Amino acid sequence: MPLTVPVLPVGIDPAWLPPEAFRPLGSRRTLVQGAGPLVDTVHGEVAYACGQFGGEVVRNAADDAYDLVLRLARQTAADAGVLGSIGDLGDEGFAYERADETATVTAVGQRGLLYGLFHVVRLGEDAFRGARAREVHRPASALRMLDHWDNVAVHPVMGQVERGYAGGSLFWRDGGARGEWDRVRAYGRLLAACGVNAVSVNNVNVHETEAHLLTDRIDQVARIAGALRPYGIRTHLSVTFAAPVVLGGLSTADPFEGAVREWWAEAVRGVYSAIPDFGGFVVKADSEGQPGPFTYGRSHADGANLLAAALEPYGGTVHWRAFVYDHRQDWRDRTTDRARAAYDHFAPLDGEFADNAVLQVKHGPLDFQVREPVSPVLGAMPRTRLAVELQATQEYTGQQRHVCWLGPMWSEVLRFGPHGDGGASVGESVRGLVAVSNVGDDPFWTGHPLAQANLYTFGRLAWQPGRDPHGVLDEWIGLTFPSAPERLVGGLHAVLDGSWRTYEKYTAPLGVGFMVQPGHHYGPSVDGYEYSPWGTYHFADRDGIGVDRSAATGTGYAAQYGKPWAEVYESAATCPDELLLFFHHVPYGHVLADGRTVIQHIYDSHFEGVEEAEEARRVWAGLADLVDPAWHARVAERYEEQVRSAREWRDQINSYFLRKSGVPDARGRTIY
Ligand code: GCV
Repeated sequence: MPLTVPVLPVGIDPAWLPPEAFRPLGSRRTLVQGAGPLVDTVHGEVAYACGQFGGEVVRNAADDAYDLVLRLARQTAADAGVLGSIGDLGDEGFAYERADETATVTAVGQRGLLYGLFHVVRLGEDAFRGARAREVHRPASALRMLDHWDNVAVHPVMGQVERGYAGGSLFWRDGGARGEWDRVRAYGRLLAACGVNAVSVNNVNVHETEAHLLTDRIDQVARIAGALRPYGIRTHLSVTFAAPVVLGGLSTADPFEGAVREWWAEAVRGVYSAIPDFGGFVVKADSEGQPGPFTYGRSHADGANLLAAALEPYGGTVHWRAFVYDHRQDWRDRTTDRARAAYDHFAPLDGEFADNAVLQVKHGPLDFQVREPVSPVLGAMPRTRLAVELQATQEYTGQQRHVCWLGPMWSEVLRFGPHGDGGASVGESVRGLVAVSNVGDDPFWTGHPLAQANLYTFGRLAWQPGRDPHGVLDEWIGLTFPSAPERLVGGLHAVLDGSWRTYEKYTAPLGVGFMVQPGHHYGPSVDGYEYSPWGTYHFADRDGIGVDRSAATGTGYAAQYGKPWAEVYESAATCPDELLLFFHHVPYGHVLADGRTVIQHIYDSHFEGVEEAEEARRVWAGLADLVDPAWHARVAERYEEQVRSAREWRDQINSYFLRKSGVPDARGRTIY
């Protein structure tokens, strides 16, 4: 079955043919100049494309005429002049221009050359047409990472991949490394084509088998790192904070104990002797049962700095997650608000984290709901290296059975200005982007073929957070369906562009969130979490709905924002309607900006959402003649489930609120 991804794995499985996207490159005369392993990768890519389409690639020759030159600038006098006029490219930037019938990519670092190659692929025939003034491309940040929540051993509840909807793990199977190195390499290629440069290979919930990856199983991680390295991907590992106890036999993991520091230093030495370019650790501590520094009365900065110190001599980084909250709450206690937790724990620690510690913050205060405000932590720690964590795997957004292109949601987060319009946006102020991966061993990589668009969009927004996501979607469509006629391009936009809002409409309204089935988180259950220890989310009664998070009368969460947001969110009169129920408990008759009441909005949006899902299914059916049959069938089959599930959401939510409120639908539609 063909794996239709932006730029395909090459030379591995004859069934994984290169897409037409490579034709413009493969049918030309190309010169590759420079030395090093990633330059070899670039050369290999072009050679393979030429093998398919009849072009020619020359390595390190001089003169002669070429259609394309991919060159690593050397420190010669001639290059100094060129580079001086280009400016600082860093390790990952590149310049592209076309003059005298030759397109030229210039880079200083090998990764830059690789990204320049994929830029040419994206441009397609345009890369070889007319003159093009020099463009300089550099990533906004060096941290563009995917975290895999993959278990080595199948977990009895979570399976091989926690929250994975694309089959098994690419890296692990049945308790050990899966050993399909070509496929791992192909994955590295796919990620490089999207702009991603780092991967964490195991679940942040580190169970017993996985703990050993740090020490006696590091050779398996080294093999993965070896397969990803040719595409410029650095490998990271999730580790347990209790490793000195669990693996080292110490009686404590207290960061202030000398023996603990020595244990980590020794463990890290072992890691770097196996993987010299190892990226670092990812740590989930004091969260959902994972051990952490609170056990020893230490702060999270103390905990993070312990690991940072061990990694520092080797240039490694610790990614410390801010997802820390009490998951053993009493629903009767209305003072505890899970949304407050990350800020309460971390904002007071601003400035205390080591330089090689990155605080990885989920984009919203709860947990990747379809609509949440931007986490206040992202505007509250100017002296800390922050990374924003997104979730490409669609845990709460349809689990890759529903089409839900997350580009617009992510873009809203990245463009949000924590300090108002005048200040820096989240995308401008964070030091990197991380996403939980949506990829597994599924033949389409992402389970739902259209979920590939999320992977690609993440990588491109990580490269340039301010980009219009719809432009990124255009790129993905162009690469995935290189010779798509207008009808297909239009159809893909029709089913993807508004899919996030459609999903929001038929699920949880107005920012309320979490009305999912507990545990697996698929499908509706209005009260699923309402009386559970994990937090309480809607407080619906006969009169109204929503959580009062105001400072005046509620949990005080709204006051965690700076101006102007603390004031905007404080009052139901100024709070944006899409977040109304996140911040306020209002009567069902509360009137929204469009003149409708909250209860009528609930009814209307659920009917509309289902109609939109049905319409998308219809549009997709009409594209059957333009899409590979296997691709088309997989999406069509998923649309059946999406429409079924959307109707279930509509009927459960509408019936629940009709029964609760007693307010009939103004349009008299069927509610049960
Ligand atoms: C890996 C949510 C998910 C968990 C996940 C956790 C996290 O709670 O449901 O599966 O655990 O987030 O981000 O650590």
